[in-house]
Amino acid sequence: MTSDTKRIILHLDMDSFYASAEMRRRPDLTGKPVIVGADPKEGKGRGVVATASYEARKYGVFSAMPISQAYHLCPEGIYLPPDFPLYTRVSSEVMAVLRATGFAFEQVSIDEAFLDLTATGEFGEAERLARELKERIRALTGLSCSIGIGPSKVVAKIASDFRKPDGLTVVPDGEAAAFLAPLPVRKIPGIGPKTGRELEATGIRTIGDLQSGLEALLGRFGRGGTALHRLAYGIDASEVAGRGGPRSISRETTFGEDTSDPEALSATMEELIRDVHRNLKNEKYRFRTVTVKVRYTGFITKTKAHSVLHYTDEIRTIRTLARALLRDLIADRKIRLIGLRLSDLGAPDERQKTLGT
Ligand code: TTP
Ligand code: CA
Repeated sequence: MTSDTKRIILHLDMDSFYASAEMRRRPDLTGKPVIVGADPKEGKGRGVVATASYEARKYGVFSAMPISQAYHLCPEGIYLPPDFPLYTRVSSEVMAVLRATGFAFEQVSIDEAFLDLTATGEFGEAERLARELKERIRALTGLSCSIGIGPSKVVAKIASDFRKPDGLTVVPDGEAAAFLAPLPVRKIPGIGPKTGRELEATGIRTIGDLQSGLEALLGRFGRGGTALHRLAYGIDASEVAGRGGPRSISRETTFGEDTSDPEALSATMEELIRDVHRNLKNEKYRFRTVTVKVRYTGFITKTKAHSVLHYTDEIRTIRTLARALLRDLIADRKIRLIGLRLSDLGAPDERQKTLGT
């Protein structure tokens, strides 16, 4: 494919994924405010919300919000602990549907993936396929998803988020800049709250402001400003990678009370090690990088990572690295949360390549 080939990229994102998976298992929950995450303990719980059903979002409950705040906003909500094996199973079913199309496929998280539909030749044809995929996924899993189609990954991703839940948004080539212009800058993947605030300080609120504000961007972000300016027009040359599986496997635990007790830290880390290892084996993956995250009292968060030379799936390696990284992160402050992530994942055939066997 030459660089000026017009591309057609699809991005699919499941709607309120964990909550929808729970509602499929328990149809009596349909239409109710369902919140998946830490135990709210009648407002005294300490973890966070993983996700909320669309009914719960009407109360102002969102992902990553402290569960105590969610309880305050929605005491009548139905609070459920996460069931990761269930979500992994449903995710595999969805991804299998996408993979079976035969187009280049890239899974980006447990509930999101790209397909490169350039070979369908035109946006109308891609849209027809998208409708079919939505139906197939609903028939197989009972769940709804939202799909965006655009001339690049960034446009497809923003389009899938445009009309949710159960949306389908097609942004043909040539219409990307106009589609993006009225949207707030934080819709661009990678622009977090901090950059969003920095941009707002320079008077840039919408993606349209970004399109016309190259000079302000260069002043503020240097060369990164050019990349941002291109994204604002929907220009993003990155390819659908063709890798099959998730990019990382991670778990974290918030302690009931902030702690610096080495035994409590060690026991919790051992649970995380077993959990991510079980998941790795289920997915038949190997990893190269282990990352430990520690959130201290006061919400300051640090991470530390270590990579090994060859892909492995041994629990011993996870344990040795995770414990060493955790030791390095222990400071004289108490700890609120610890997390463990395996990344640089490879399927067995990638391991063979690395080992040269
Ligand atoms: P998202 O796709 O961000 O959210 P969602 O699928 O729940 O809702 P939407 O309809 O807006 O797409 O995340 C997918 C799943 O990942 C989500 O169901 C739960 C989990 N998750 C967390 O555990 N913590 C988080 O902070 C986020 C954002 C997601
Ligand atoms: Ca989602």
